[in-house]
Amino acid sequence: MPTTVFLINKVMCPIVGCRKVSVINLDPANDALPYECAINIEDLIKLSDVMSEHSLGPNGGLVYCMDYLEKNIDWLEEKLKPLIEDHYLLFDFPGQVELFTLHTNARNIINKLIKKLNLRLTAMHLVDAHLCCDPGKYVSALLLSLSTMLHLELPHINVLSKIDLIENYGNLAFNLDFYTDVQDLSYLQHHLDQDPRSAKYRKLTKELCDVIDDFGLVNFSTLDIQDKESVGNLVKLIDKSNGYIFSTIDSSAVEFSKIAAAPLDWDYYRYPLLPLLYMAGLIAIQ
Ligand SMILES: Nc1nc2c(ncn2[C@@H]2O[C@H](COP(=O)(O)OP(=O)(O)OP(=O)(O)O)[C@@H](O)[C@H]2O)c(=O)[nH]1
Ligand SMILES: [Mg+2]
Repeated sequence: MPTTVFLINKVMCPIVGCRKVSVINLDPANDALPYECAINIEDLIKLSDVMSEHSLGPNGGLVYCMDYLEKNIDWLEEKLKPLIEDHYLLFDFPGQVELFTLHTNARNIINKLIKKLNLRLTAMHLVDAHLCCDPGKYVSALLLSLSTMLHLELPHINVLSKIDLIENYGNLAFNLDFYTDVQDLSYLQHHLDQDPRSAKYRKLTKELCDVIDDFGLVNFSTLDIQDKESVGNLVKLIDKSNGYIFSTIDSSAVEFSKIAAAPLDWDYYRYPLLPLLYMAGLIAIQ
């Protein structure tokens, strides 16, 4: 089955105007690639080789590969140079959480590319929607999303993916809006307190929820990869966050900010064939 990254690429063109898209696989664990990629980290380093040569498990192997890529960033830059003139870049990163919360290698790779190639990137953090069905897991997903946002310091979109499957995991305690908008976590704390297994963590849960509330940064979009409207809405949001939508607009700063504050659909189709006046792209973390 194809991955989310592949499918986003496939449906992007008919929905939101044709653009040349190049997918760059930077996930060394993507052994059987279900999409065509312009650049593949496997041509630089193979996870299986790293694991056997250095007696590492899959997690340690992935960290090693990312460190190696950081040290050999010139390799990636050279491969990207022919694409950056007129391609929208879609980077597929591994979903291993410590790469985006603890280690600096992925962040350094991204920052070097941004600086050297003048890229404008948005991070798309994909979280499986079924985590909403368990309040404890949902709090973990909120914390992970917040840590990743603070760690990467990029325009950032958190996404509840596979939203079409959410009902298969049981009833949600609250409406979906509650989980996407992250409005009042005291309801969630109250709900968790009803469970005797989590009652003893009441104070911890409250403190963690307070951290999320205090930052006020996390919310979620949703994605059903088989629903074109759902994919289209997400692509529009990404286009706005990395500046792609603004690339042909020649206006005053006031007009520009009006557009920025306007609903997503604002005049989107006035510019169906946006040239890439500057490079934009997407980093998918999953
Ligand atoms: N029903 C449904 N399936 C999806 C959706 N998005 C992805 N999938 C499927 O879920 C499976 C896993 O895909 P991803 O979640 O993209 O994960 P991955 O990139 O393959 O795996 P990792 O990078 O190792 O996390 C694939 O079979 C996809 O086709 C969705 O919105 N709905
Ligand atoms: Mg993946």
